[in-house]
Parts: sequence; structure tokens; C-alpha cells
Amino acid sequence: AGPVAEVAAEPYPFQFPVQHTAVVMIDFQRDFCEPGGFGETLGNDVSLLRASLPPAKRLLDAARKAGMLVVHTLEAHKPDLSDLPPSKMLRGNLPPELRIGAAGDMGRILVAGEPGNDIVPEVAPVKGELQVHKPGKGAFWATGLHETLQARGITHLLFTGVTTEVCVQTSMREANDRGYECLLVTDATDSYFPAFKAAAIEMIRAQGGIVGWTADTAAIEAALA
Ligand code: TIU
Repeated sequence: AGPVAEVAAEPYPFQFPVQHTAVVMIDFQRDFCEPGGFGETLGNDVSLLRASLPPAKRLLDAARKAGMLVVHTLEAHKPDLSDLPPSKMLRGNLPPELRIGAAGDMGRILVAGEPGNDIVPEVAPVKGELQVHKPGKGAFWATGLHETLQARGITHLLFTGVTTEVCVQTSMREANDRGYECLLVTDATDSYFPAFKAAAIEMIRAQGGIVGWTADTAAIEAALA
């Protein structure tokens, strides 16, 4: 029940019941968006992610005004690293001092509670919004997110975050298989590889929206206005 918004989306219009839709902000963390964190240790230019922050903030503002649920995810491991499989720890062939859990410029890399693991101030959570720590790339693996969303009657998800083709796309595919109607907000997501971002957007909405819909922040704002 309640209002249904319609977005001018690709590959065709996307309708969402506002009170049963959540905005999912994937991993807008200092570890990915600022120098000295996990993203930079992997050899990336972290400044490439920052264009998505102003649109993501606008989307947050629109969602908050509409009274929608907002979920912030964080790629975060427990301090004892018991949720870090060896495959993930050793991937990248990095020396021990650059691996997940090692001490970096912003604290221990990708460890919950460390300064670098925080969400960047531009899109920081406010009271009442959910924060979900996830040990994998997908937001539904080992998190309980599906049960949390089901308990709140959420059926539709608007995805933002970083990086487009890694944690955002993985999470959107997980959500799609669990029966959620999903839309990726194209200017509120970024990748270290612009060509990968463009390809992810194309592959999500191809074949009649095989994974879901895409639209920009202005289209969501217009739908909620
Ligand atoms: N490396 C990269 O592009 N992404 C990640 O490791 N995690 C997320 O996407 N959050």
C-alpha cells in the first residue's frame, strides 16, 4: 500500500512502492574513497570514485524526505579476521604489510571500527538508518540482510555505491536472485575503471533488464517529487 513512484528508467519504466523500497549505499568507505586505504593498496587511483558522492548525497536527501529505508553497507572484517578466508587474504599477491588486517595509514586495512573503515562524511548514516558489515563483496553473503529486509516488507532496492562492477554489481545480482526488483543509480556509483562501470551498466539492463533497471539521480528525484 501507499504511493507508487514511476522512474523514467532503462530498459523501460521502473515503478516502486515508496514505503517498500530501500536505498542501498554500498561501501562508501574511506578504505575505498580516500588515499591510504584498501583501494589504494590495490594500486587504484581513489579520486576516480569521488564524482559519485554528490549524486549519492542528493539521493539520500530524497530518500530521507520520502521516509524510505536507507541501508549502508561496509566491507568490514572482524578484528580477529575470523571472517576473512585465506583466499581473500592472499589475493593480489601483496606483501604481508599491505594485506587486509595489516596496519595502514588509516588504521588496520578493511577491519571494522578502524578509521579507514568508516563511511565518508559526505554520505554518512544518520540515526535510524541500517549499517550492515559484510565480509564479502556481496551484501547478502553472511550478513542477514535478506531477513532484515523481509521483516520490513522491502521488495524494491535502489543501489548506489562503490565499486560498480565489484561490490555493487555482486550485491545487485544477489538481490535479483532473491526476488527483489532492483535499480542501479548510474551517477551515484563509480569504479576505478570507467570502462568497467559503463560495461556493468550495460550488462545489467541488457536483455530486457536481466539483472534490473538503471536511471540517474535526477530521474529518481523527479519520481519522488
Ligand atoms: N576493489 C574493488 O574494486 N572493490 C572492492 O574491493 N570492494 C568494493 O567494491 N566495495
